[in-house]
Amino acid sequence: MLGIKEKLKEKVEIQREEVTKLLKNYGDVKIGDITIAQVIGGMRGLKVLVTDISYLDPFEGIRYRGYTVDEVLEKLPKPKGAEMPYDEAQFYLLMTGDIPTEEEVREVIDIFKEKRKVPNYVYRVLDSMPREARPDVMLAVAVGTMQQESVFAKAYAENKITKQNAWEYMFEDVLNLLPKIPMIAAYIYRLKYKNNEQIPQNPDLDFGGNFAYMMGIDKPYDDFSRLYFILLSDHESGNVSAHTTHLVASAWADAYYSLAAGINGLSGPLHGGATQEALKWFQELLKKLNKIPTKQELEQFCWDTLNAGQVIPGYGHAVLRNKDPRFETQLKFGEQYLANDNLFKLVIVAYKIVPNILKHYTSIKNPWPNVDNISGTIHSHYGIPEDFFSVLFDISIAIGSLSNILWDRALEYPIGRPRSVTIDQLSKFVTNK
Ligand code: AMX
Repeated sequence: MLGIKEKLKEKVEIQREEVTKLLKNYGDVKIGDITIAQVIGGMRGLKVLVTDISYLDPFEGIRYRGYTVDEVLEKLPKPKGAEMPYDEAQFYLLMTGDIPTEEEVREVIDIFKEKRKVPNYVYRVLDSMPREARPDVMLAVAVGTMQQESVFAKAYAENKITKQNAWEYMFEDVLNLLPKIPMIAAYIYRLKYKNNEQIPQNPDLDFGGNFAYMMGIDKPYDDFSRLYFILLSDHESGNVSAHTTHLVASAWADAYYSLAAGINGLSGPLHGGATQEALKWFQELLKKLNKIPTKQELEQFCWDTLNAGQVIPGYGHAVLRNKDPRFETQLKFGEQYLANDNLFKLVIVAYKIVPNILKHYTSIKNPWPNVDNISGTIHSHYGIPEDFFSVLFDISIAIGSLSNILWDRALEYPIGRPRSVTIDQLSKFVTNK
């Protein structure tokens, strides 16, 4: 068996040749045009980034290294007795493009276990932060604090880095950093919400299983953790957090700086915060009626939201034009384990009614529930407070973002530096037409 590093070495060589060929022979081939609406509109729809880690098909949904959500859940190896695959296996898939064998995933599990011990100074920093600090701020601080561990930064300072070998140092940083993220996240959870009564790690458990254990939440939360971290691990590289991580890394910042930036990038209510908004909307509805609403009552609540000039949170998508398989998969989990939860019942009722209203009375392009529609309901079922949701999302994006920046470095992608125009210049484009 080739170890993950040797396998990557082989793949990096092949992909480097491909990129060199494309640049040398076809560098001036046009793949699109830019409109004023796109320049002003957050570059929406512009294909200006390259990544092989995942691709968001507008109709099929996300594909991780070419595999659909269902294929990933079916093909990746699982811990004994578990229903969901190892997150370590998803990491292997995103990194190498291959579904790992049991033996291959075992290597990653062993490496992660060996490297997950968090330096004591990180706990001291977290302990000294105000208890009011948001948990995702604490996570970003913890990751930034560990930057001094960066093998890449040290090698750079010692002039050991070349364009050819840079990715190998990045790889070491990724392997050192990723397994620590769920450990730190669980520590922050217990520190903030459980009176700092910490639960030591369980050396027998995997990435997701150990996270659930350290959070102190019983089965099947271990399987939900594994599932959630896989589903949210990557969604192309254009979303704010993935894009931020990539951009910061493009200036040859190490994995610690880059991921800390990505965690900050996830914090906004329009991105990582949407899960909270969707949960709040369902909670308000339930509080108002104190029961599962009838069709008419739910329709009225939708109208109240729309007439107040607000969007209905948890519906719609900027790219996807069909049902989100990440919603559907969590729905199946909920049907199995949350059937008696009133909020979950509400998610199901709303699924049958809200898309019809949005389709007929708004200009929404995709009326179906998105991934954030349901995640918050499941998190809250397991007692997790709303302001911790973004930390759960952060653990997931660490898997995809770190895989992305490893490949950015391996394929020697240059520093990101798009140009800007002024409004005046845009106006002149129009008058010159
Ligand atoms: N409720 C009501 N109206 C909605 C709507 C919703 N959930 N989603 C879109 N619309 C409206 C838009 O406001 C827009 O109206 P306008 O033409 O009057 O300006 C129109 O439908 C067309 O919008 P769109 O092209 O379909 O969506 P978009 O690309 O502009 O925005 C998104 C996408 C997700 C921001 C939007 O659907 C939305 O605000 N949804 C609710 C918030 C949410 O669930 N966010 C999480 C998204 C998932 C994620 O990325 N994490």
